[in-house]
Amino acid sequence: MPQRGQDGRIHPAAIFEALKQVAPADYIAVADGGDLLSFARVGLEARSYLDAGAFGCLGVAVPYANAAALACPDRQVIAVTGDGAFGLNAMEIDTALRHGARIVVIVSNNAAWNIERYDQEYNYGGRVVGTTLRHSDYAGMARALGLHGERVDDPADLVGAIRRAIDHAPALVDVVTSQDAVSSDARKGLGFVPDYQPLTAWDDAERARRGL
Ligand SMILES: Cc1ncc(C[n+]2csc(CCOP(=O)(O)OP(=O)(O)O)c2C)c(N)n1
Ligand SMILES: [Mg+2]
Repeated sequence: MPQRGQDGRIHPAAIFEALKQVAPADYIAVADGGDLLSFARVGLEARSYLDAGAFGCLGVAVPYANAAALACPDRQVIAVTGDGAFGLNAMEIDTALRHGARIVVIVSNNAAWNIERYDQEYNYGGRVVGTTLRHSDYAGMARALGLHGERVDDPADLVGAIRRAIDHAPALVDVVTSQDAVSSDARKGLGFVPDYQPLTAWDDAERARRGL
């Protein structure tokens, strides 16, 4: 398994390799994001797992993790999320602290809505619009809200940082990841969405109803 992308930053797959070493056997995993979710499909090992399901609605990582932690207080919940997806409901880490949900959130911080950025690079002539972010300091954000927060930019530090996060949960590990790590879904680009309804079967029914 690669530890780094070509740019020298941490390969997202290294997060899941580290989790195999430190996550308790009965932990509850949550995954959210674009490329990050593709890497999770390949590398994440967990007996209990939550994600956004068929509609792929980003932003579920922290709220799902909070709910799982409150429903199952004896089990460790670890959410792994893209930075874009995290941003949608990031403030819910404050909810975790206030309600005693001892979650660990791991952010794959590649400064991009990367599966879309990649789509624009490859399928739209490199015209990248609105899909880049900053390597924002999410660990600092977590600390400002009273959680334990650590930033990791060396793959060798991943295991230790996740272990400390579990010990001090609720906690956030901000992993600076590579933009050039190519996921198995990268070349698929944006999911196809039909004209009238979000799923093809529903769209067919809608067309029939409209007599189209
Ligand atoms: C609510 C919502 N908005 C937009 C999308 C479309 N979308 C799917 S993946 C993705 C990029 C996610 O970026 P990030 O969470 O940073 O993961 P990365 O691809 O960088 O690993 C977007 C915008 C979606 N699935 N859900
Ligand atoms: Mg991202």
